[in-house]
Amino acid sequence: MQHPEASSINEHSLDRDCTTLSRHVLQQLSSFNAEAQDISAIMNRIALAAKLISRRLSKAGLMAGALGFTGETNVQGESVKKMDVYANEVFISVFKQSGLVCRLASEEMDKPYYIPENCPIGRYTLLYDPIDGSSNVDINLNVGSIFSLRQQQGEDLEGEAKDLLQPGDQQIAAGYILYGPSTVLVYSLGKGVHSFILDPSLGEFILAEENIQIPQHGPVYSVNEGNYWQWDESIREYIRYVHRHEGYTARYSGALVGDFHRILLQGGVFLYPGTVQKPQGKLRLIYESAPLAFLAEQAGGKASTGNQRLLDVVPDKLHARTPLVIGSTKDVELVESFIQDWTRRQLETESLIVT
Ligand code: P6P
Repeated sequence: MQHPEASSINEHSLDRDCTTLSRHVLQQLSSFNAEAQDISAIMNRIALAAKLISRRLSKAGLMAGALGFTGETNVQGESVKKMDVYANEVFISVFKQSGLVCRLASEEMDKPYYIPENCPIGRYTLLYDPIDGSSNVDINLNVGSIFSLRQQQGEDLEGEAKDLLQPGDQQIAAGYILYGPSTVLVYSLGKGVHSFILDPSLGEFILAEENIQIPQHGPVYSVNEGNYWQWDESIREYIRYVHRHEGYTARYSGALVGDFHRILLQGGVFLYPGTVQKPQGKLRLIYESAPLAFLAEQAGGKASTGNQRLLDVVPDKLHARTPLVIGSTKDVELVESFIQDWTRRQLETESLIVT
């Protein structure tokens, strides 16, 4: 006869092993209706894409033609990695025969990819960065995929997907996959932030943590200080502040997903401000910053451009960029305070000059 305590532990671990992503989505939506089933199926497809990409990344170094550059330049003006192309194709393939997603908008594609047979009005659009941080791919450091789910609003006659030019609050779901020592999927449907770890022996993403909360403050500041010479004085003042005060530590991996994941779990702030070369910043709004901002707010954190709530920003084009300050509420607000103080001083100086 097994000890009751032991059986409850086994029961718990069995139940946990059965809390797959698709089951969790249905629990989150507390419904088995058609819409809930669709979203569960979409998340399952994203998980399939993640498994295919994770598998490729884990052995890319042994595969001819898997690493390195294609020689092409994408719509962002960036050199394209072979893994960028592969991952982009994976997302297209897993959704082609799904009957679920009508359009795919990707960092790697100038225009959205349409799947006409899935396109009655009110169907879903997946926006994604197939490989975020691809400069890390060839050196076996962490990379990620970022995704955002929106519902098509009205007609899209010109095939320009102009209905996607809406603030991030319109997102139905958002998340990312972090390809690290383990493959972690983090997502939210607007009911908290939850993480899953891929168990390769099961081929399933298994629930790891529910309702993740970003600490209100953390020690990490994550920024590319090589851009110091290109920043506004307000950002330089913030950096000088953290250099002079105990309790801060710099962490920057070159991949937004990994840097954000650390902050999600340990607290702190990630920032990619505007620069001389890129006044609007480098990060893209609707498939990089907005999904992470959705997660940050769901986890009790904050995300802004430095001046405006990130989820309020309305993109003017599909590949719009935005400055990003994201993470623990107190740390984001500290960065914002340096920007506000500097702006106020600028206005005061200008008013003195005018009078
Ligand atoms: P930099 C990767 O290219 C990326 O889009 C983000 O993942 C990352 O945070 C950022 O750019 C790194 O940019 O200019 O610091 O190399």
